[in-house]
This record gives sequence, C-alpha cells and structure tokens, in this order.
Amino acid sequence: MLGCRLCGGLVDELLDLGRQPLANSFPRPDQTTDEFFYRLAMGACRDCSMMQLLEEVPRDLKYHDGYPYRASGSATHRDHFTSVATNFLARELSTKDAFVVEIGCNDGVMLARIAKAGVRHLGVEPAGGVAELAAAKGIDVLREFFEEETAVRIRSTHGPADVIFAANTICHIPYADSLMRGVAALLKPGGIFVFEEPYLGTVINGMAFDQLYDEHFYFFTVRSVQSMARRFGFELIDAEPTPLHGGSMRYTLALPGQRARTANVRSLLAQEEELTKPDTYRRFRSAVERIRHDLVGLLEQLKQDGRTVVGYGAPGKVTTVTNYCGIGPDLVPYVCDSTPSKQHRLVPGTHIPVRPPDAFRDPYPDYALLFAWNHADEIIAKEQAFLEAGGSWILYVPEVRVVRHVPAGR
Ligand code: DWN
Ligand code: SAH
Ligand code: ZN
Repeated sequence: MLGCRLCGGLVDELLDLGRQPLANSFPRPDQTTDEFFYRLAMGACRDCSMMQLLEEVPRDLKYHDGYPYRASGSATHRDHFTSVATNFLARELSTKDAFVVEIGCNDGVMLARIAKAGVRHLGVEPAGGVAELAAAKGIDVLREFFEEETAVRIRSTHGPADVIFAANTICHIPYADSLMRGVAALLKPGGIFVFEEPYLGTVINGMAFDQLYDEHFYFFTVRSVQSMARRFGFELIDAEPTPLHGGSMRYTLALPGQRARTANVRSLLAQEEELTKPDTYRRFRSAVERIRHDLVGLLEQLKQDGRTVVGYGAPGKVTTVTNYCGIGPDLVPYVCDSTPSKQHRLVPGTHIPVRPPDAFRDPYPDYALLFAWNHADEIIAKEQAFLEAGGSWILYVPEVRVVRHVPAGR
C-alpha cells in the first residue's frame, strides 16, 4: 500500500486502467518507438480522503513547449472563462490597482478579458507553446511552473494578489505543499484563491473513467479540498458546481476569519457521503468494465457489418479510453480534431491518426465516436448536417449508446 501524496496516510487502490502512455503526448508517425508508459491507477486516502493517482509522472514530461491543449478551442470554454473574468472584474478586481494571478493560464482564455480591461494580472504557464499564444493576446505571462519559490518572487516584484485563480490546473499539481505555501505567500490577507476542477462525483456517477490520465493527479471532493485547505492554514468558504468537463466544482479558499462561509459547503458535504462508500466504487469499477465490453463489441459489430466509424475529438480522454479498451486504427481508422498541434500526429499508445475536421465531411462516416463527449452539445449542433445525412453518434459515458436524431430542444 502506498502513502498519500498529501498527508502520508494509507491509500486504498480503487481502479486500475493498466499501462498507459502520456495522454497529451501525440507522437508523429516516426516517433512511435519511444513512448513513455506508466501504470494508471487511482486510490483514496484513508485519512484525508483525497483521491489520487498511484504513480506520478515527472512534470517536465507533460508540460513543455509542445503541450498541445488549447483552452480556447471551444466556444463553450471561451464563453465560460469570459464570464469568470467578467465576474472577477465586477467584484474582487473592481478596486484600484487590483492584481490577479492565474496558475495554468494556458492560451489566455480567461486572462484575455482581464488584460483587455487594463487590470493588473500575471499568468503562470510552463508550456511555452500555449504561453506564447497568451502573450500574443497582450497577456503578461511567466513561463514557469507555479510553486512556492515562484510565488515568493511574484509577490516581491508585483505585490500581493487580490485573486489567485486556476482552472483544471490545481488537480494537475501533485506537490500541493509547495503550491499551497506559494498561495499563502502571494495572496493578500483578504484575498481569495479560486479554482475549478473536475469533480470526483461527476467521474464516479457519470462513469467518466477517461478523465483519469497522467495530468489529473488528484480528483477533488468538497471534503478532500476542505481537508487540504485546513492542512495549509486556509478555510474552504465556498464550493459551487460549474458546467465544464461534464460537471466540475469551483472552490473558494480564504484565510480563516476573513470571509463568511456559504451554506453550499455543508450541503455538498452531506451529498458526498454516498460517493465514497465501497459499494459506490464497486459499481463504478463494474460499469467501467461494462463500457469496455459494450464499446468494443459495438465497434467490432459495425466493422463486420461494413459500416464506417470515425472518432470525433482527440482530447486527453481519447488516450485513456482507446488504450484501456484496446481500440486501434483497425476499429477506428482516424479521429478528427480542430487542434493544429494534434493534427497529423497519432493518438498516444494506440496510434490512431489525428486528422483535421475537414476529413470528417469527406465523406461523412456512418458512425462518429464522440471522444470529446463533454462538448457534445456544441459539436452535435455544429455538425447537424452529419445527422441529417443519416449519420449516428456513438457516446460511451455513462454508458454506450447510439444517437441518431437531433436531441429535443435544439
Ligand atoms: O484538464 C485539462 C483540460 C482543461 O483540458 C487538461 N488536462 C487537458 C485538457 O483535457 P481534454 O483534452 O480532455 O479537453 P477537452 O476540452 O475535452 O478537449 C476537447 C478536444 O476536442 C480538443 O482537442 C479540441 C477538440 N474539439 C474539436 O475537435 N472540435 C473540440 C470542439 C468543441 C470541436 O468542435
Ligand atoms: N486553465 C485552462 C488550461 C488547463 S490545462 C483551462 O481550464 O482550460 C492545464 C494547464 O496547467 C496546462 O496549460 C499546463 O501547462 C499548466 N500547468 C501544469 N502544471 C502547472 C504548474 N505547476 N504551474 C502552472 N501551470 C501548470
Ligand atoms: Zn491523505
């Protein structure tokens, strides 16, 4: 049994998805022989309840100049982060000379609005390619990993921050001690640390097992974040469900006594009791095995019947699901994705070619397997002509199903 990365407590293994390559390390066709593999398994700490991966991949292998994910790649995400920024501008950042730091700003999807408003800001982003895209939008970016030393330096050059914000990044940082000491060093006494991250409840109840990969080191719950906050001298003052990635949670931390705690925290804590029961994990494990069985069965049947299938979207999730299920180009000959830095490369491990979106229409396949299922509304609406041409979508969470018509209400 392993020790918890946060508190050293005993961690019980709950799910093992086998040996996996790095989710966002899309190799070129000539680079397939030296992929990095690790064991993708997760477990929960008996003491602090934090769900975490059992093996940690060194950060430089993941977040480097070639890191391909672009946060501005979907209209839904652009709208969401613009409204996050607008809300900060109306409240915490409305004071004179206010200062906001974003950890993991990626291509600047959130800070673009802040920079446009002329408010003092700094994005901290180690992945050079996306950091450059942010800088090109007029955003101030520090191309580094956020950790205690970085935070101390930012404070001495820029002064303390009114808001420290992160989205889908805090769960990527195994070294929570350095991170949280850094936040403590950088935040104004009355400031807030806000982060929104994938929610363990969504993963477990929505069978979203493909959210597990090397980058998502922690899967937070309100309970585990509260425990983490206290450990580092903070208080969890609010938790609020947010819609991205199938259902995330936004946590707000402050120094004790600085801000009133909302009623949300208590009610969400009560709702979480079911979530961490052994029976819940057992059901999750068998549902994941069922998805593998049904998805591979469906793809094999379609192949036998001479139907064409193409993958839609190459998110990090495509790596987990195709490697866990053993789905290669024999079952899904290619996937289409709008991200230039993924195109003409291969899905890690299973080596399914990634092509630009044009390849989807030329000609339409009979079936499209939607790997970017969290963008289903945006994508199905955008590709309405595919359904009208007689095409069908295959979704695989929370269970394998085929969608043949435009869902009602659209
Ligand atoms: O936490 C993380 C989140 C923020 O982003 C990172 N660890 C990595 C990444 O996760 P992901 O790769 O699962 O993110 P998405 O947003 O589910 O990726 C969607 C993919 O689908 C992108 O590669 C873009 C693509 N896409 C497309 O081809 N056409 C997306 C849309 C909306 C489209 O119309
Ligand atoms: N905030 C964006 C991007 C999330 S992807 C969104 O919500 O869509 C995670 C980002 O965190 C990547 O761009 C990665 O390079 C960055 N990252 C990973 N570790 C980090 C660290 N220690 N400090 C700052 N950024 C980090
Ligand atoms: Zn622990």
